[in-house]
Amino acid sequence: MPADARSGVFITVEGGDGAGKTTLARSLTECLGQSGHTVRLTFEPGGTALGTRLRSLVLDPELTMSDWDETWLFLAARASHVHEVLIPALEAGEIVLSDRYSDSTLAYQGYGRGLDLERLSSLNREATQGLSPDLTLMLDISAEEGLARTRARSSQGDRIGDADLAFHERVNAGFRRLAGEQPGRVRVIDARQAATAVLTEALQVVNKWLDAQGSRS
Ligand code: T5A
Repeated sequence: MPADARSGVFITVEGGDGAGKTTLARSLTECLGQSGHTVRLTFEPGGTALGTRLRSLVLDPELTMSDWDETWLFLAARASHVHEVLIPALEAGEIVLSDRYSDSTLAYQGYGRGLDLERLSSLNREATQGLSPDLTLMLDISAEEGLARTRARSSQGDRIGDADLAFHERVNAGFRRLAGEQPGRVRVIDARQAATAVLTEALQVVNKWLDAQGSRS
């Protein structure tokens, strides 16, 4: 679905574990809604009935699976998310805000697990029917600080969050690399700031971007 074939706007929020994506996505949705936009907040893995089931499998700390098995589960969740939620909302002209999307697969399964990036990009294109974000807010934080936040919130881990620090460092370095490769789409925000400062910066980026597009939503 090329950008000019849809009337809505597709924004993703990406970053390592505990970067503050969910906190930002929720407050951004509220602020944009208050400014009169119709905003659909969604997330991966999840966002559909199938995605929710797949999420509980892929994150289950009691299950073992190969890196490719893990990848197929994320891709299957994404495929259902795209055709059940994202495309209809974009066709309806909404601003769609997704807490994680295809960059997460490149960062976690590609840079983190070491799977082939070109193959992952090609599988991402298939799973998404070519739907790529118009704008991505990438929250940048060290793996150590991000994990400290998630562990302070809950002692209950998950299969990916519990991976070792070196894995999360590769993931976060991967996100930085992806941002460097696509500076037009991906805007990096310092996630070590207070949540209010992160929101202010994100709002500036989004509003400027919407103004430049003549606000499609
Ligand atoms: N995954 C996902 C893949 O491996 N491949 C894929 O393709 C996809 C889609 C689940 C896991 O799946 C992996 C990545 C993940 O490991 P998830 O549910 O999005 O994905 O997992 P997390 O990133 O771990 O989600 P979290 O909810 O734990 O982290 P968030 O959303 O980044 O952080 P948030 O907002 O929940 O905040 C965490 C804590 O920090 C506080 C919050 O209050 C909360 O307690 N906080 C701040 N504290 C200080 N300053 C700030 N600016 C703060 N912002 C939030």
